[in-house]
Order: sequence, then structure tokens, then C-alpha cells
Amino acid sequence: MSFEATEHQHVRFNPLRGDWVLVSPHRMKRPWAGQVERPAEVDIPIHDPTNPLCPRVTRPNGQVNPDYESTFVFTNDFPALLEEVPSPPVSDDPLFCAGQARGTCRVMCFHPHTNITLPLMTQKEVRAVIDRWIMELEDLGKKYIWVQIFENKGAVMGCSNPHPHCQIWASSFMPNEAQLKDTNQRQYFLDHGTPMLMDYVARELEKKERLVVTNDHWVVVVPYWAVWPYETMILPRRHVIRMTEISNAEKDSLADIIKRLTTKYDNLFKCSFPYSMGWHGAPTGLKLESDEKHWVFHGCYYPPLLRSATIKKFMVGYEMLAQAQRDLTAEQAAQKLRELPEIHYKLVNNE
Ligand code: H2U
Repeated sequence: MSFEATEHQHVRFNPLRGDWVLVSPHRMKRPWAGQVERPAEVDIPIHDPTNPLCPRVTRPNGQVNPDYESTFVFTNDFPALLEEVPSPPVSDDPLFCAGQARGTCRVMCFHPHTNITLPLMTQKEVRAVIDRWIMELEDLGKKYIWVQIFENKGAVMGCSNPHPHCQIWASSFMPNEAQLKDTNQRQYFLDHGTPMLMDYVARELEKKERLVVTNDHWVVVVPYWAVWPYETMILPRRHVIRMTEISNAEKDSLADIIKRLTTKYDNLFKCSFPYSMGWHGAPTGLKLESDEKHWVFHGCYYPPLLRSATIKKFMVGYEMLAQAQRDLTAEQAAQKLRELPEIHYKLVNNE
């Protein structure tokens, strides 16, 4: 019997994180009698005077949001990171290590309308979101080593509010994911003399097995080592290390690719597709002056849904105790996404 990736279990290596995922495609055939998630809320108003992210609304802390017409950024009223706090005492006990953690957290609204999401925004509106991300990165990156932009979409991903928004957490330390990616990309560069993700995108363009959507500047793949069923990565065709480096044409086409990818996501199960996504690029702050060419700017989408709008993948049991595991292969997921239309289902059926 010869090996078939769609039939036979195997492990795949994630060179960015330096860990492995177990792929067990034969498990897709099992019946499901577990938890069924509630479908996302459908009746969201265009403006909700009780929603603290809407224009003109008074937030619980008494601040009034401006009558914003595009993006709007404010400092999170309940931040996980504050700028000025006392540091923990220095300890040389290897079992009880603590360190200084400073930072700031911001909330960024994408659009004044509550009932809109990125795939339903115009390309120009998505471009305004990209411009604002870059402004925030430039501002916070002057001071902080890591600026994490991330969007939690959908209640199933812990999103607390239906209004289109993301969060930006800037920290005085490298978070674990950032540190892992930094170490592994640096080592790859030392070993091969080329940036890992530029080699990776070139190989994916040759192989064409995991491509989801591409344009002149960007390539979306279900990474070979994907853990989440429909996980994707947005990669640049040109070597850019930070989002702040991308050209105007690249910004426009990034807006195009985000809109097309998120439209496909919504079309997959005909729902407002939940995910956590975020951007990773070279560290900032003091690292703005150092050589970071091992880095490649990229985006990561981690959606939890597996079989339908209501069945999500659980990262429990084996994943918590041993290692990540997935059922359908990255190639199967990519093919499904690739074949989906790029016109949003709500615009086709007038639903
Ligand atoms: P999430 O939907 O990803 O949780 O992001 C919403 C953020 O908005 C959340 O971090 C903040 C929450 O603290 N927020 C405010 O800062 N002020 C408010 O009045 C409501 C929500």
C-alpha cells in the first residue's frame, strides 16, 4: 500500500514554530454528536446606541465616541497592559521567574456601521483599515518591541461585540509566538541564507496544491503545517519585513486579497465566518535599528469551524496534552476554499 496524504495519518513540521501537527484525514468520516455552536447573530442593527463601539455613543467609562466616518482608534478601557506599573522583584530562582511587562492596548473600529464586516466593506474601506493599521504600527512601534494587531471575529472566538473592530496590544517584551517565529526564521536564514517565508511562498507558487487566492502582490495559502481546519496565511510576493514597508499598490492589493479571502470564508458555510487573525512582522522599538531580514511580514487566520456554521474544532484532549491534530488535509481545505465563489453569498441571494 502506498502513502496517500488524504487517507493515511502522518505528522507535518511547522518550521515557523518548530513543532509538529498530527494529520489524521481518515477521521473526517466519523459521526458527530457533540456540541453544536449557535449560528452567529443575524439581526445586527446598522447603529446601536447601547453599543460602546458605535459612533456618538457614550462608553461605560463616560467617554463619548466621535461621529467617526471611517476608522476610529481609542485606548482600551480595560487594558491587559498599562504603560507605567511597578516591576516585579528580580529573582534568580529558576522555578519562580517573573519579568517586567509594560505596554498599551488599543481598540480599532473598522467602520461606523455595526452590521458590516470586512468582506462586505468596499475595497476602499478595507484600504482605510490597512492605512490605519500602518499608522498605529508606526506610532506604537517607536516605543514597543512588539505590536500585535489581531481581530477576534464572532462570539465563538471570544469577540465581545458585533461591531467590526480589532485590537492592538503593544508590549515591552516579545510574546511567545513572536519569539518562536523570530528564533526559527533567524536560524533558517543562518542555515540557508534566504528568508524562510520567501522560500516557502516560492515553493507554494510552484506546487499550487495549497493556494487559496492570489493577486499581483499577495499569496494566500492553507499552510502545509496548518492546525485549524481552514487556517490560512497571507504572504507577500516581495520580501517585506514589516507592514509599514508596503507600497501603495501593495496596500490596495492587500485590501483586495483580504476582501476575497474573507468572502470565501463567509461563503464556505454561508455564515459570518468566525476567526482570530493577526499580523506578524519584524519586531519594532529597539529592533527598528537592527538587521531583521530573516523576517517576512505575513498574516495568519485561525478559524475554528470544521464542518458547518455550527460545528467547530475543539483544541482539547490530545491537543492540550500532546500536540495539535487535524482531520482534513491542508490540501483538501485549500481546494475547498479555492473553489468557492468570490462574490459574497449575501450579495448573490439578497439574503
Ligand atoms: P474583543 O471583541 O476582541 O473582545 O474587543 C473589544 C475590546 O473593546 C475589549 O478588549 C474593549 C474591551 O476591553 N472595550 C472598551 O475598551 N471599552 C468599552 O466600552 C467596551 C469594550
